[in-house]
Amino acid sequence: MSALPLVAIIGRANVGKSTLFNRLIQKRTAIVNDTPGVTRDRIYGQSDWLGHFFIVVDTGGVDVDGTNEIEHQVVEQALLAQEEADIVIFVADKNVGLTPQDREVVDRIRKSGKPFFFAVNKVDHARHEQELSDFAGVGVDTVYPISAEHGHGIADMLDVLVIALPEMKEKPLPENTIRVAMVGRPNVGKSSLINRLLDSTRCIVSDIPGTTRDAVDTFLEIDKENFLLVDTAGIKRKGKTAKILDKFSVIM
Ligand SMILES: Nc1nc2c(ncn2[C@@H]2O[C@H](COP(=O)(O)OP(=O)(O)OP(=O)(O)O)[C@@H](O)[C@H]2O)c(=O)[nH]1
Ligand SMILES: [Mg+2]
Repeated sequence: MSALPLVAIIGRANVGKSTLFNRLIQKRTAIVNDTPGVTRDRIYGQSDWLGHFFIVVDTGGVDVDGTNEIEHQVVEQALLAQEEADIVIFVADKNVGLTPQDREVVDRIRKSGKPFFFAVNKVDHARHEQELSDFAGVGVDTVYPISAEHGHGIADMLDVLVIALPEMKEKPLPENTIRVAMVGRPNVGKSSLINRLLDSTRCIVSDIPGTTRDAVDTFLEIDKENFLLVDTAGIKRKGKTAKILDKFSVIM
């Protein structure tokens, strides 16, 4: 899954980063609260828009006062997220307006050369879009007015964002896929067991291009449960076992 492009949400505290994150991943994973400095760590989730898959990372406020170690870490984590990201969504707050810190962070992102999207959040109604002239001063071509809470403007921004995503190296597995490895000495019947599984009428077998590292992983859907038979032939190869053992979560 690590092959998916990474989109980092960066901005000052309380601008609505976690609200945007939750909207993008369509879950309420990140805590949203009207207190600045709620998010402290990096939080990851998977999102897709029109079949384009990407990982989103929520971060803490880049303006959190770094007077103690934890606050220092919040800013540090946000910086790391920015560095590892392929694309950055910088979020400002319409109700606060453009701040010197916004400008500072945008300059830093611009210097990184990464594609970035300048979103102004809390634009809950189309009529609020007129209040955005303040943000023209940041010098970006496009300001994306959004409402992370109500959804306004999100689709327009994502339509452009997915075009900027780097080419995906692997197609993601469905969520909750269980990786299963057949482990055992040669000739004990691993292949027969696999074939029996594949032949069973309740089992839908499909090729997922790219999920197959060594051309021997097999994706199965059995009664709506997803399984990946990991590296089943590779097991027989000498010296590969240790590497293979890293790859599965369930051992049969
Ligand atoms: N009106 C309005 N309020 C919003 C919107 N998005 C977020 N909020 C509110 O803004 C406050 C902060 O939201 P969060 O998502 O926690 O902000 P954050 O940027 O993650 O904050 P930190 O984690 O503290 O940096 C909450 O009270 C949200 O309900 C929006 O689109 N419109
Ligand atoms: Mg947050």
